[in-house]
Amino acid sequence: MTSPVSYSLEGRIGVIRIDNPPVNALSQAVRAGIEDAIATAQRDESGIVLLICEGRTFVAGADITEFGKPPMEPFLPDLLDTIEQSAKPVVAALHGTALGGGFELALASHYRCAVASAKVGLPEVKLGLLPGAGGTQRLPRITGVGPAIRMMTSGAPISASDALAAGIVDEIVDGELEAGAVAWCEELLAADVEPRRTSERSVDALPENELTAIRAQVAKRARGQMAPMEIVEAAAAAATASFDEGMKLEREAFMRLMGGEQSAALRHLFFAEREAAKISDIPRDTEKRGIQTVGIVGGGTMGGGIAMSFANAGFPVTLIEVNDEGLERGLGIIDKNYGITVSKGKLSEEAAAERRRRIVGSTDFADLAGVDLVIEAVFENLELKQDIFRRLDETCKPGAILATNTSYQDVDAIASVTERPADVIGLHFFSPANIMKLLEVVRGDQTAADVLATCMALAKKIGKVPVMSRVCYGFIGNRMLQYYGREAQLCVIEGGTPESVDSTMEAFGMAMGPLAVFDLAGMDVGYKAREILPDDQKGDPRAYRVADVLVEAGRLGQKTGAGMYRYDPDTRRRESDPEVLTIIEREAEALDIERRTIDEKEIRDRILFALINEGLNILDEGIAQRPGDIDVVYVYGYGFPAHRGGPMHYADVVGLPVILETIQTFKEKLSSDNWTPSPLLERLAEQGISLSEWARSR
Ligand code: 3H9
Repeated sequence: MTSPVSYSLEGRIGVIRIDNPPVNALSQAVRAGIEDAIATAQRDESGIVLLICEGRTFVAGADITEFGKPPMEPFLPDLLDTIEQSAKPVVAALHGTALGGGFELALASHYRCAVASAKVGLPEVKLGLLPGAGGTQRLPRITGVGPAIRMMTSGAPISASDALAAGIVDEIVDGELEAGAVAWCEELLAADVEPRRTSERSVDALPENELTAIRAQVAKRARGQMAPMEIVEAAAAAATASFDEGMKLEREAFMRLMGGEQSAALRHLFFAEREAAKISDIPRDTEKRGIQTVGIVGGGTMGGGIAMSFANAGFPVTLIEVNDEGLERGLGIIDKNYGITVSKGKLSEEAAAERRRRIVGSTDFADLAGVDLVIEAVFENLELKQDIFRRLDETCKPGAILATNTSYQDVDAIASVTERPADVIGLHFFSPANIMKLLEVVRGDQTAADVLATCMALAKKIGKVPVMSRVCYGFIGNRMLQYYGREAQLCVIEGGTPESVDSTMEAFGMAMGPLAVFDLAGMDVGYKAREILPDDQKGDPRAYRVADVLVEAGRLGQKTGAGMYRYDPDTRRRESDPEVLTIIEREAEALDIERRTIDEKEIRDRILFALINEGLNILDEGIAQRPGDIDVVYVYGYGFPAHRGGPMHYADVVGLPVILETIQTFKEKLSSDNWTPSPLLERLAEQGISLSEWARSR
């Protein structure tokens, strides 16, 4: 097998070229190839060594597919030590994204140049790790301990110009990378530079009070994650311990984290996210439809957010409203949102203005005649949506994709009113649509393969994480959420409080407890949704009794200053409200419920196992393609803690037999109607197969 690394002597420059698509990850073969090349360069006529990559990027990290398997020599930290000890200067030439072990490779090199578009970063924290090939020891020695901690705990990459300002990169190369890097190497040769070893540098320690403040800040943001705390300690040691001692500390922490549940969960998510973008029965190279222009019907909060998502990614958008007043209101909200982004310093005024100019409002449906994709985003009413699709069918050009942004409605029933159901699809954005990353792409019975493939690819272009769902009430996310919400509310009326339920789920890692989410979204949303359902589809009436009473008392949540909690009018901070407890107790009595103590374990198990059980039903019915897809939906759309890997990964951690047994106990003790184990759960528990094994076997 040919090596992914080649070496050639070009004049006095020894060029090490890495070619390991797609992202030049540091697999064993790459590590071995670099080791051989460095050894060759020590013996030949070269005066300087240049490390450069083929393809779209410099090395984007260690090969994550090797993690969790027996380690193979040469080990990356040893290889990087060999590079740093090279008797001849080593130059790394960066393009694309030099990340993780790739950036550490550059840090072990003696000099670094980059094209202006390059980015560098240490994203290991997103995999529940700390940089494990010297990053925690070399980066602080260049930037100082504080900036290094910020970079490593955020995991966010920085631009080449910021890297230059921080002393991380020495030279920005104009034009083509290789020509520029070679020219710079010639300059360095002419100047007779020596190897410059970062490990030999020292760095000032942070004052103790500053370090204490950083520890507190990082712990608060980490919300139970271990890696950020380990990063702080390892980086601090760069100032107080020798390089070798620091490396030992880094190694121990890396191995500890790598063997732990959090990193396993985050690595699972990394691959689940990429897997979710693939449709198992549609080839990846399916020809996509060209999408240059987008139309949105409905300028409310959702439509406006969707318009911003497309405009931010460079698409011209036509926003349709029924009348001038509605249009003015819709465009006004968009203006306001861009204004907020600018005032927070996240976008320049010019950039915001440029994006805003891409959105053009209209009250004339005929303006949609030429667009490539239309997304209907009016309120949740099937007849209204069908009416709009009839008009779209008459108006839009052949081949245009007609999408509905619905949370619950039947995409097939919407498609059926058109003459072109194959062009119809659901695109379920999450609010606020310009910010939330999840996009459920709903495949109707007749949706064409190329329409689906186009929408999956388009989602990535606008910075979303797409997951395909088949048609059912609520699709993947909201269908499961009903069960999660049901148990949260039942725990309250059976003996808990909004505080006890929310604090339990927040301690588990949820971004927000379920009842606080009701208040945020507006309690009236669920109320209205229930109103139009027949009684037998509303679910357990005990579950929504308190919510109904609160809505009827005008307590709609944050927007009215009170719901499950009371809200400070200035800060919007939530406070417990004794009035709510009185209502809960009164309604429990009216429903003949004898309130009892419900401990944290019961709260957590009921809420999470109800969610997981429905997830298994969704898999069994083929609504979701894989367990990992559901995990991606819950982490990106519902605030499920990433370091738990998503609900289905969590199910494997707990063990399916334990979940089945607990559900059977709930069925006996709580309510036989609410607790029917999913047939897939029963099958897998009986066979002793985990969900991930089941997914792999299909
Ligand atoms: C590390 O370095 C530890 C060290 O500190 C210490 C070690 C001792 N390995 O994302 P994409 C695959 S930890 C293996 O769709 P994009 C990916 O699965 C690592 N495979 O492309 C996908 O495969 P497929 C620190 C990898 O253009 C394909 O490449 N580094 C790796 O949207 C395309 O990926 C990171 O955490 C990898 N490291 O984004 C960086 N990376 O086509 C992780 C990607 O079969 N990577 N693949 O689905 C990224 O952030 C993005 O992939 C990147 C490109 C920004 C590079």
